Amino acid sequence: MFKKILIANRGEIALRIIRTCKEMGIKTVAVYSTVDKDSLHVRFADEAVCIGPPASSQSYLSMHNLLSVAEITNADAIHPGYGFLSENAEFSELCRIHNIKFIGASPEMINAMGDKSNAKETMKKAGVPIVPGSDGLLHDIKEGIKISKKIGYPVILKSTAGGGGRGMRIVWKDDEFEAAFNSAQTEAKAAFGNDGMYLEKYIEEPRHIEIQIAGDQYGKVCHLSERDCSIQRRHQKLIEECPSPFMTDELREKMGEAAIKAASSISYEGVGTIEFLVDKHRNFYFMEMNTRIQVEHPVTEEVINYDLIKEQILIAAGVPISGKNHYPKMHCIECRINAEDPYKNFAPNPGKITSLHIPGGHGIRVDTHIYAGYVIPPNYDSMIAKLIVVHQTREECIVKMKRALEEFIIEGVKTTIPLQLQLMQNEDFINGNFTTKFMESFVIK
Ligand code: MV4
Repeated sequence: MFKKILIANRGEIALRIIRTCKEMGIKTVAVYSTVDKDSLHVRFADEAVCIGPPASSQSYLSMHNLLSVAEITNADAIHPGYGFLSENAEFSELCRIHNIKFIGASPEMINAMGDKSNAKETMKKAGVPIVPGSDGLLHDIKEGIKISKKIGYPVILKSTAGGGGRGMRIVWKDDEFEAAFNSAQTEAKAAFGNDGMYLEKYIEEPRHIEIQIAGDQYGKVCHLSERDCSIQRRHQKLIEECPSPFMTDELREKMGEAAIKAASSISYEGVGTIEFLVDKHRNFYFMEMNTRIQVEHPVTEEVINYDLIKEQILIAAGVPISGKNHYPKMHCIECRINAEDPYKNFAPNPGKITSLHIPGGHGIRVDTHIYAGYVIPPNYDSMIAKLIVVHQTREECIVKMKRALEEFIIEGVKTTIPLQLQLMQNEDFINGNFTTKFMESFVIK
């Protein structure tokens, strides 16, 4: 087993990883930028080393600085958390070269899934359902129009390097195609330095349902059920839950098997997520694979009663997985609390938390790095807490979430709490009647 793990991240996920390391008897090294010197991950780790100025590019993304710290402190593994270098093939490879275990995907696995068009082809060969569309990348506009005519409008143009909706355009008819293609490609080229585009049938009003999987180096892959992440705004998730209100036992079985096929086809090791679009007829299609631990992993931890960070560390150390699929025994809902003003178009609202009360009681879990007096720096993601509630039924979870949101007092900065409180009282949300389009028509009171 590892003796010492360097955590190449900050905020709640750095704390989350430190907690599991402590329980496993593994020493921890925190790294921090100058603006994070008073952070809890620095206080709770066994050692902490400053790695640079606030800009991520010079601190949490500095591969050289991170590897130097790992070397100096004698860490035998690096946990990248989510974001930052968690899906960076070059960093994963550098760790391998320097004989430091990267607790995440191999460069090969990251590269196989990082190119979306390539990932889709791999899934097609593996027998995982995909949305009909172009075979690989589009060569020109003429070809795109020809395919669109064949599969029928609407279609969606996607950047192969994409993610987060950038370089994506919906096209409704032939004469819109050229302009949409050019603007999507220009956007993709600027954002990712890659202008490869592919096309597929546009699924209207889908649900975003993802399957958590775990695989080991002995070729065993199992699924750990789903998370419904349909409540998003501009590709930022606001609420995640399990079971999905749209799920059936039969659909879970089918999507679980497809996710296992997907991960097995690239001999996946570690924990990962297969994202699917699910249409109103419960047809499901592979969208992307995430080769990292995700923000919403606690939802799965709570419903199957299973520490996913511990599982990642065990898999990285070569311990075989149990090999059984896991099914929800409870219901869980997570709200991502962001320091943003929902009444001002979700503008980031960093600054000092002047007073704080964190909710508690039965079935409440709060994963956060904030404390009274903490100053949220403007340099990073605006998520400041995850409020997670667990109970037997969805109805009880919604009651509990409303109570916990009302009890959550954060003064000094604006947060998304009022929006989430309103969602807990929304008839369509309560009835499980929502798709990825839900937030587009939601009016904040
Ligand atoms: C789609 C789609 C409809 N049809 N693909 C958005 C981000 C990127 N990962 C894929 N996305 C979508 N792909 C087809 N063929 C709709 C979306 C989409 C979406 C997906 C999941 C969650 C929220 C979304 C919001 C807008 C669009």
